[in-house]
Amino acid sequence: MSMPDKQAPAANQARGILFCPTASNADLLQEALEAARGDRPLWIWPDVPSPEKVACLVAFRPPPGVFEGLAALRLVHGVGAGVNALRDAPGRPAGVPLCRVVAEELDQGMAQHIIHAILRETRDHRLYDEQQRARIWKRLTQRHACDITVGIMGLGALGLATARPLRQLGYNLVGWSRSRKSAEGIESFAGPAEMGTFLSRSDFLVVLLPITAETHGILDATALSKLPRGAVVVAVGRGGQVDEAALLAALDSGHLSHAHLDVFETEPLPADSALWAHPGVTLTPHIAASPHPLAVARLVMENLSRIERGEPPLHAVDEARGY
Ligand code: NDP
Ligand code: OXD
Repeated sequence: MSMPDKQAPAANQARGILFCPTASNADLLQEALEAARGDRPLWIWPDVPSPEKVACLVAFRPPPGVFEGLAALRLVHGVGAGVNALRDAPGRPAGVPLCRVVAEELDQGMAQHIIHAILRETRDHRLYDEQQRARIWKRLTQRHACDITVGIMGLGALGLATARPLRQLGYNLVGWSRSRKSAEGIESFAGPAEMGTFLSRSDFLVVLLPITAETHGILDATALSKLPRGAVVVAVGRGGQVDEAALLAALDSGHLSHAHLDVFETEPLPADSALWAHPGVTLTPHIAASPHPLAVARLVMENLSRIERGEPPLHAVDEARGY
């Protein structure tokens, strides 16, 4: 005999998904969740008629108070690779897994963004743009990839995915992470003791770390001073990792030749920030990479099903490490 609904435990009744449409591609994500949800209810914040039936919360930046009343929550799911806003959200219930997105299109987008920045500098296209505007025909000496070392700070899913095509383009690669890696063609440095050597080797420094207590402010004036003179910084992890004042000072002194910045301590970047107009800065509004909405929706459904089957979800954040 089947158990009447009203006697079933709350966690078994709760199958709904609550989506907070705060990401810039919220419409597409909502459409993708709608297409993938099957017979699960999908509610869009702030319209939550039955909070006790929400099994999964999907968000990038969760609105204040969103966890209130979600008594049967079994999964908190991000819509991107970095879930620091969810991780740090007040009221997030302990013991409920927090998952992030790892996806092919995200890897591809990040590799494209970083390689575009590196090629723009190494193949002098920023200078050729200026020459075109001034009607100057002047051939600059080509710099060869085999003479340039790219340092990737954060050799996780995205760092490794970016390293592969960079290697094919001929760049020398060094990487830095918490644990040592054995990826082909990348010299791996690990932990605080090896950070200085890693930095001293990086003509291009790609910052692709998650933001945690340990990585906040990690690229301060001392760390930046360890980069070779003329180095270029490509910052795509999170704002707050590169000290913006120290970066500007290093650009002004000529220690750094350029910075490509996609992430900032305060976003949107305040109109009075000196970064906007600095000739040594190329900036983009946090667009380096986002996963395909259908991949996000499929992963959310897969993880919810896994949890309901008693299996561990994919790409769960390690709460002790914070990423
Ligand atoms: P992963 O978790 O797969 O990788 C993180 C890497 O950082 C790992 O190699 C890890 O080391 C290393 N790391 C973390 N903390 C430390 C530390 N204290 N010291 C040394 N190494 C450390 O993340 P992803 O590659 O998927 O994403 C990285 C970040 O990129 C995201 O957290 C997000 O902030 C950012 N991002 C930005 C986007 C944008 O549009 N600008 C888009 C997508 C992501 P180990 O391998 O040893 O654990
Ligand atoms: C992400 C981002 O972390 O978009 O995925 O920044």
